Amino acid sequence: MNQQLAEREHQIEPPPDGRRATRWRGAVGGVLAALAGLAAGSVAAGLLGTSQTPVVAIGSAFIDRVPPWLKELAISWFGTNDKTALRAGILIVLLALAAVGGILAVRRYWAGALIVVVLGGVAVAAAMTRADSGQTGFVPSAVAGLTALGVLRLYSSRLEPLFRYPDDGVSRRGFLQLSAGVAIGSAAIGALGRVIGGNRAAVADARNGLSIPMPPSLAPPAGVQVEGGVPWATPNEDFYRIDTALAVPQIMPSDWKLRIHGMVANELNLSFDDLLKRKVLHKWVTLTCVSNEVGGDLIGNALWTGVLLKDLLEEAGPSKDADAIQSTSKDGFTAGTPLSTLLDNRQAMLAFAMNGEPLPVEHGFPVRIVVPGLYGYVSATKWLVDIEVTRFDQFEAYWTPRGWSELGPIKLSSRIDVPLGKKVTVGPTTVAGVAWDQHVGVSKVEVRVDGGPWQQTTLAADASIDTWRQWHWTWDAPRGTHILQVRALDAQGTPQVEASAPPAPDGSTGLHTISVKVD
Ligand SMILES: Nc1nc2c(c(=O)[nH]1)N[C@H]1C(S)=C(S)[C@@H](COP(=O)(O)O)O[C@H]1N2
Ligand SMILES: [Mo]
Repeated sequence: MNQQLAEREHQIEPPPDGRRATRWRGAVGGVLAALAGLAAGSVAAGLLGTSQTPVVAIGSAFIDRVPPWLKELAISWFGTNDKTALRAGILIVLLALAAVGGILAVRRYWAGALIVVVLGGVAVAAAMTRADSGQTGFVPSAVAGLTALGVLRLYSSRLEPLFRYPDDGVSRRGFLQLSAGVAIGSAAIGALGRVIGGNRAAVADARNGLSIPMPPSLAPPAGVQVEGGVPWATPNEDFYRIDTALAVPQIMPSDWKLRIHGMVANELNLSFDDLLKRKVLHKWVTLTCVSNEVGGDLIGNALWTGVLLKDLLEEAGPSKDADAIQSTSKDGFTAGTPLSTLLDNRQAMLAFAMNGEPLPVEHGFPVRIVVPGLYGYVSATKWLVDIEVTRFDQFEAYWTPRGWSELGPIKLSSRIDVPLGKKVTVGPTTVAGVAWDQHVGVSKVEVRVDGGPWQQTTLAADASIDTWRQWHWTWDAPRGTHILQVRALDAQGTPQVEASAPPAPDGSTGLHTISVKVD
């Protein structure tokens, strides 16, 4: 017995496969330490009522810093799933680095701990840069880091002897017991975090329970819909979503307050109930994202319900020198909008309902801005909490220093929706789509085949110049593969720009071009 022990003491370097097995265990320990940290972080976030879990904090700070081309790439790769992809990506990187930390910690705890401290530090720093994280937003990340450090310490002390004596059964069992304990504990704590972070559920309940003035009818105006075309009214669940919010802000209507201030004679402070007591309007408006590529689907048309911004601003009494508002959302996003577009007759509004139901949470619940004729990034602030009447030379809104134009009027554009992806046979074929030039209006849409002459299409009825307009054309399709192109002309008869331009800095141009195979 004694002799065996003495022999062991001499065995400084373990056999290679034993080392490998121990490293492997170290990696498992590192990953479990990180998961335990994330679970603890989610409980802390739930208790503090903040959305800033470590992954959300890192992701949000990342979104704030990505260059425009990467943002566009993410949207084109993942579409509306770009947020899920980002969360998954961050998680994978975190866990991979934690695994490395775990391997290092087997022999040198401090080396593994250093990795955890850096990861935790990055999350804490990220949370502190976020406008919506408040005083306590960094706490979940700090709790996560400290928890991970503690768990890593336990692993390090369990695995270190195994590294020396690979066949030490007691230490092996210890590793298994520790891992099972950490895994089960993390799962339980993570579940607890989800229960505590239930303001999501509370907001969903409040939204379901709201009674707000509703439009008399949800039916689209007569004649606007071309048969077989995309729905003229976009259902809420199909409406594109674009924003910088990795965790959707959760605002109880009872907590909502809007301050209208700055260069005004009378500062206004409104609660949600104050808003409901005002004169309400219902208006179809087509919203478009500046990131929409030619032929893209970052556009939707809805019946918005809300109050006129003009009325509120006039009540506040803007100074003659003011030329803009800076609107701010709960999560710190800002938009800069020309005051003139809010005071003219286009009926810019504070919207609280979309297609006859309270705004979906991801579309800005409880209140957002909708301005006909402007891209979303310069106008359509969701989760709105603040409006400052100001001057463009006094501020820069969120996207301006990130390479996007300060002003964002929507560009005249058109899209072919039919017969995209359908089987086409020789003979009469319906070609159809949409065209838009919000607050200017579309007067004509033309189509051409294989670069031939422009052909006049039939326009569907126009609801107003603030919505998209459907069109259709019957094509006597000959056999073979053909190129179809579309162009719209605005209310003055000016055709849309044919030269291709990317979305940045102020919206894409070019003709939507599709290839159709006719059998
Ligand atoms: N708070 C907030 N509001 C926002 C944004 C954002 O990132 N944060 N994005 C804007 C952009 S770029 C667009 S195109 C529209 C999209 O609105 P939707 O997601 O309801 O379609 O919201 C605008 N409002
Ligand atoms: Mo956008």
